[in-house]
Amino acid sequence: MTITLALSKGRIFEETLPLLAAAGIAVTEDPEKTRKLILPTNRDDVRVVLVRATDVPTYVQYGGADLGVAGRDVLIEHGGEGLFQPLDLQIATCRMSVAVRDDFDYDGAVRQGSRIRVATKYTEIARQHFADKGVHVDLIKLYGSMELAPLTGLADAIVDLVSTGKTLAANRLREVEPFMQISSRLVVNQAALKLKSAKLRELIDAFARAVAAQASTT
Ligand code: PRT
Ligand code: MG
Repeated sequence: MTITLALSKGRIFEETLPLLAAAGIAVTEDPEKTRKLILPTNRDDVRVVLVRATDVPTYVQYGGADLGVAGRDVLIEHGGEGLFQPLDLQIATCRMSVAVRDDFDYDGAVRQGSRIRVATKYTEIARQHFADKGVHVDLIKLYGSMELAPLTGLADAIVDLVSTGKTLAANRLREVEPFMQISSRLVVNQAALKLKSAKLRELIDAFARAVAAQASTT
């Protein structure tokens, strides 16, 4: 019985590697050097599939993978249906924030109850956030380069992930409202959890021990 783990290239793959290592699993090919989308590991019964970060929940939901690693942002936007979420891996951490152009008076606009035009890839998270605040917004869905929206007049504000803040600074944007801490979680297919229970439980437990060990050293 093979276990299939869905990961996205980049920070999630990189930061999941040490957790896999702690579980005795080594990915034997480098995703940055191969065009393969299915990567073998040192274990015959474990393989990794590479998918877009936003596709990880979908793969796991429909059983294309037994488990995967996805950001809280991606999971909220997906909705999480059919997914068991046993563990916060505390990797790929960042925050979800509202940012505006240097010269835009965000607090003033909120105080006056103005309608604010907000561009974002994260429409569900943004909708919930502004509804909780009681702020009226017109949401504009984008698929990338959100930073450009306030600079071109497309929107007054953006909702985006911030980690170092360098991207905002380079585009003369100001972070006015960090509102959600983001990290990546382990997600597991509900049916697989029953059918491949022993192997999946063993993997989840090894990940949990590795996360606890990392937390105690930082
Ligand atoms: O990049 P691609 O379009 O292929 O896919 P993706 O952006 O969905 O994947 P990836 O690998 O970039 O992100 C995967 C997950 O990493 C996200 O779902 C988040 O949970 C998490 N994560 C952690 C981040 C960041 N930190 C982050 N800084 N995801 C994106 N960013 C981007 C952010 O959107 C902004 O453009 O980096 C920029 C800001 O970074 P700073 O350091 O300049 O503030
Ligand atoms: Mg990215």
